[in-house]
Amino acid sequence: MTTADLFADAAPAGPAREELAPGAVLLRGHALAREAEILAALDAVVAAAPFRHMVTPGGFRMSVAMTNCGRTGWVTDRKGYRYDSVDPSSGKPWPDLPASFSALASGAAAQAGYPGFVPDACLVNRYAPGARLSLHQDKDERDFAQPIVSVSLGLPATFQFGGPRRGDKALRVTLAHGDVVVWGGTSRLYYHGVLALKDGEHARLGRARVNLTFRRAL
Ligand code: MD6
Ligand code: FE
Repeated sequence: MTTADLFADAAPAGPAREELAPGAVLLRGHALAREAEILAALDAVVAAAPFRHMVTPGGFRMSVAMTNCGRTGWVTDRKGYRYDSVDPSSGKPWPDLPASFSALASGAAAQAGYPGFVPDACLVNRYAPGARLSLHQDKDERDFAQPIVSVSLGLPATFQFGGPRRGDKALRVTLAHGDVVVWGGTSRLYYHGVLALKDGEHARLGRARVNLTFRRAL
């Protein structure tokens, strides 16, 4: 048996490190090595702070359901987008960042060329079939020199990755269970979104995609 055979189940085919845009690196299957730990930690977070559909400042209910863990969490309501240390649904602090989450995010960032990344927030997005996220920039964090680490779990989704202006042509990339993308540098403020989730059944997460985005918000 060769070394390649030994790792055939753990590492899907394709380059291990793919540059999507300047500063944005896709690490295919990077989260699979810690899959069991990550899924157990996710269950605990969601038990403490359940998914909910937030409302945009414009009054639209988001099709993506969200929750957070960490010292602060991303929220939206009629008053605007912001980070808040308290879960508005419960009035309690968000659950702590699980150690397995922090280790995954810091390790992926280092591998992508961003050593020393220590997240203080994790936004958890859940997509049911049909849910989508329109093109947006992530700009509610304080320091754009800090990357964002994005972990995809469950059903595959088509990610749109554009440029610095909303109208820029967007690249499409499929993100599957275990894929990790690290966004920093030049592309940190690029527009991006997720196309409507196609129906399907995932062995671990059922009819859903879950995305974890780790940030240094404060
Ligand atoms: C998602 N992700 O994949 C949505 N934002 O469900 C994002 O909006 C995102 O993956 C900033 C950086 C990485 C991301
Ligand atoms: Fe985003």
